[in-house]
Amino acid sequence: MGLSDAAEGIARGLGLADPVVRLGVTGLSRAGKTVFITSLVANLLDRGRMPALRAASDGTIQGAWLQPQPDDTVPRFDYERHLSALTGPDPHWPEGTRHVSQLRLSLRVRPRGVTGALRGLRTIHLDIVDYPGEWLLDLRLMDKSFAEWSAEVLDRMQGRPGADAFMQALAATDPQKAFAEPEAQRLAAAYTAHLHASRNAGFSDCTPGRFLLPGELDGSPALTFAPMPPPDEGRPGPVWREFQRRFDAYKARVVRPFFRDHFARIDRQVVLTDVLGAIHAGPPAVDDMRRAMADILSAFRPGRAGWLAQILGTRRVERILFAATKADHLHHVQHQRLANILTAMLREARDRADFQGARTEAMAIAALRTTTEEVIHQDGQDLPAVRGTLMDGREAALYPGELPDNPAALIDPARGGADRWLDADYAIMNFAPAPATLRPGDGPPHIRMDRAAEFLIGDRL
Ligand SMILES: Nc1nc2c(ncn2[C@@H]2O[C@H](COP(=O)(O)OP(=O)(O)O)[C@@H](O)[C@H]2O)c(=O)[nH]1
Ligand SMILES: [Mg+2]
Repeated sequence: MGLSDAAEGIARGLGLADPVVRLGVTGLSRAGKTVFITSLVANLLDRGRMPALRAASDGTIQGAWLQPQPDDTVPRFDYERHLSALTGPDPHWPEGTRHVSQLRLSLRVRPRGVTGALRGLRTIHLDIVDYPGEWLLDLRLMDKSFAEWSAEVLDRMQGRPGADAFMQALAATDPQKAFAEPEAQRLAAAYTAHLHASRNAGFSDCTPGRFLLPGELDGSPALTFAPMPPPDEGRPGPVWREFQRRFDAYKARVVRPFFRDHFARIDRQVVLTDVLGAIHAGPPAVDDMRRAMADILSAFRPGRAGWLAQILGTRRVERILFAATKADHLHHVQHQRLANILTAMLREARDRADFQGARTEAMAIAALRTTTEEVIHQDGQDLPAVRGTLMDGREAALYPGELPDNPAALIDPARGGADRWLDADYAIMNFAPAPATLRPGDGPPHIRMDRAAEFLIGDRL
C-alpha cells in the first residue's frame, strides 16, 4: 500500500474522498485480460456502444477520463499502446503481459433522484487491476505442506504432457545425496517444462503459478524446486529438505504478499475463461477448468480462521463475473449455449467450494468483436458461421462446430473423458482484430461488454 493510498484511505474514512471501486481482472494467461481491459476502458470513455450499462444510456455518466493511479509502485496498464495495437492502422493483438498492472479511470456522474439533483456531480474512481489467474490458483498451496502438495501433483501428473521427462529426471535423483544446485535446477526445469506443456494442452490447474510467469523472480531459489515422492522410511534426504524449505519460502514470500497487497483490496472481480479453447482441447481440459473455477471461488470465500481471513479482515468481494471470452468465434445462435455451459460449470464450482459469499454471474462475451455473422452452405446444410480476417490476411467464413444444447452432455462426459466438441473449423479460427473506423462517441466493437460492466459496477454509479 503506497502512502498516497493510505492517505486516501483515511480521507475516505472521514467521508472526504471520492469513492473508489477496485475492479480485479483475472484469468489464465491468454484468457483475454489485456483485450478486456482495453475494450472496457475505451468503451467507458466513448459510451456509444454501451446501451445495457444503464448509467451510460440514461446520461448518468457525464464524463470519463484517465488519471494517475494511487499505487506508485505498481506498473501502469499500458492502455494507449494496447488500444493502438487493436484499433490502429495495422490492427494486431497486443503482446502478452506477465505481471500485475493497474489503471485508474475516473467517472463524473450525476446522482439519480431529486436529492441527487441538488447535490451536483460526483466523481467515482474505477481502479482496474490486471493480475494473472495463475497466481490466484496458488491459493491452494497455502494450506498444504510440501509433502501434501507433492503427492497431489505427482498423482495428477500422469498422462499429462512432459510428465514422463520429469519422472525420469526424478528417478535419476539420488534422494540421499548431498544437495547440489545444478540438480535442483534440472528438476525445476523439467517440472516447469511439464507445466508449460500442460498449459499449452489446455490444462488450467498448474501450480506453482510463478513457475509459468516468474517475472523478476526468475531463477531465484523460491522458484527452483519441484514435487518429490515421499521419502523412504520417512527419512527425508537433503534434496527433499531443501525443496520443502523453498516451497515454504514460496508461500511466505511470493504467494502471501500477492494476496495481501493486491487481492485483499478488490471490491469487484471478473474472471475471464477461454471456455471455447478448453472445449476444443477436449474433455480433460474442461474438467480441469471446472476444478480451477472451484479453486478460484474458494479464494473469495475463505473460512473464518486462517491466514487469508486475517488478511482480508471484514473486506469482501461483492460481485464476481465469470465470463467466457472470445464469443465472436460463434454465431449468436450459439451464445446462449456457451453461457449455459459456463453457468453449469460455475454451479458445480459453487457447490464444490461451498460458496455463498458474493453475487456471481456467468456470461459469454467478446471484448473485441473480430467477426460478422454469415450462414454458409456445406454438404447440403445451412451452418451458422462467422466471417473474419485470419492472421495471414485471408478472409474466411468458418463454422466452429456445434456446442451441445444440454451442458451436462459436455461436463459429465468430461469426467469420463468421452465425446469431443468444436472439432470443425475451430482449430484454424485465429482471427485478427478487424480494421475499424470508429464513429465519434463509439468505442471498439464488442459483444456484451455493456452487460458485463452493468453487472460489475452499474450499482455503484
Ligand atoms: N476473437 C477474439 N479473440 C480474442 C478476444 N480477446 C482475446 N482474444 C485472443 O486471445 C489472445 C490473448 O488475449 P490477451 O488479452 O492478451 O490475454 P491475457 O494473457 O489474459 O492478457 C489475444 O491475442 C487474441 O488472440 C476477443 O474478444 N475476440
Ligand atoms: Mg495480458
